[in-house]
Amino acid sequence: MSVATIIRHEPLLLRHPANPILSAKDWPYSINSVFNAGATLLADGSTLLLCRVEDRRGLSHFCAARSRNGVDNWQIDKEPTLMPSPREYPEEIWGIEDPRITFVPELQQYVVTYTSYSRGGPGVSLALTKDFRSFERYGVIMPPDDKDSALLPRRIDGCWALIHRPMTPLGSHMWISYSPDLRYWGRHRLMLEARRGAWWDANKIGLSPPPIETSRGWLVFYHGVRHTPSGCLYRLGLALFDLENPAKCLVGGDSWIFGPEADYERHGDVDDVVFPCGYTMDPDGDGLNIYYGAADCSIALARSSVRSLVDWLDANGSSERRRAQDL
Ligand code: BMA
Repeated sequence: MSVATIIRHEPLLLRHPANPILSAKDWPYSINSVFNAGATLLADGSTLLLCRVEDRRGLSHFCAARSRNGVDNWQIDKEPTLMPSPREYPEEIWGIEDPRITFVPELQQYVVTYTSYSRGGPGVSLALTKDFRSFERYGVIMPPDDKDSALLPRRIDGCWALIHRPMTPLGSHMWISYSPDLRYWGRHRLMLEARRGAWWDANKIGLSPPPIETSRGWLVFYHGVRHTPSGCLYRLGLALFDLENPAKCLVGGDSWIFGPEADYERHGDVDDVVFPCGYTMDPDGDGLNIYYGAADCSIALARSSVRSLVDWLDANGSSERRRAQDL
């Protein structure tokens, strides 16, 4: 193979030197671990992370951390911000996990979708908030087994759109569903299939942070889960979807763009996991802070840019993403 034909892998996501930026030792109360945080910018330009905190019973709740620069000096709520409420919401009996945040201009509220861990398995729940202090819960919107969900920030053809990941014995694929009111969901469509065989994203994929709206389409990070004899490997892939028909994949990458390499990603409560649930965008509309859970133990930050991600898809993506599974 000549040098010219060797494919080089330029890093698209750059780890911040301060990583991991948040871990259990930073917490104002006793916890086991903190990881998989939703992220958003607040009206004053500061960053809010809604962190998944696992307590020392193994059950998760959410705790908000705020920072002016999104990197350090986090002001962490002194007590849990959102606890499971199994009395009113029995589906939260075993905790709430992996929040994704979407600011919805039409509602002037943040919509948080998250995994509620019920006796019947993990489902998708939804809550609204204006300030991350009080929340209006809508309860379960997708029954078990389903997780890895996020709302698009605007209606498509008059309806709200939710990406989520139901699990079936035939594989775990990404679906999109529509609702007139955020409560009743229908028009379910398969959005992106997990591949089969030896692929890095075979059998089980799921949405990572909420999609990023670009002039070229919805830019979507998704995770692929590879089962190996020594456990699962969680890595990140990239695809673009049609702006007005987000069930339609325009182009998708074949290789992963980010995977566990640093020590804090390779070793933790669950080894070899990078799991982003949120991002914030710079005022230039291009730079991205991507917040990810590392090895189910800490929160880490990677920098990227919309332009470099779209350029990478243009150079490396395939428009036959769905057919690729048959290769
Ligand atoms: C997934 C989710 C994540 C977790 C990951 C690795 O199924 O439950 O919350 O980070 O597994 O354990």
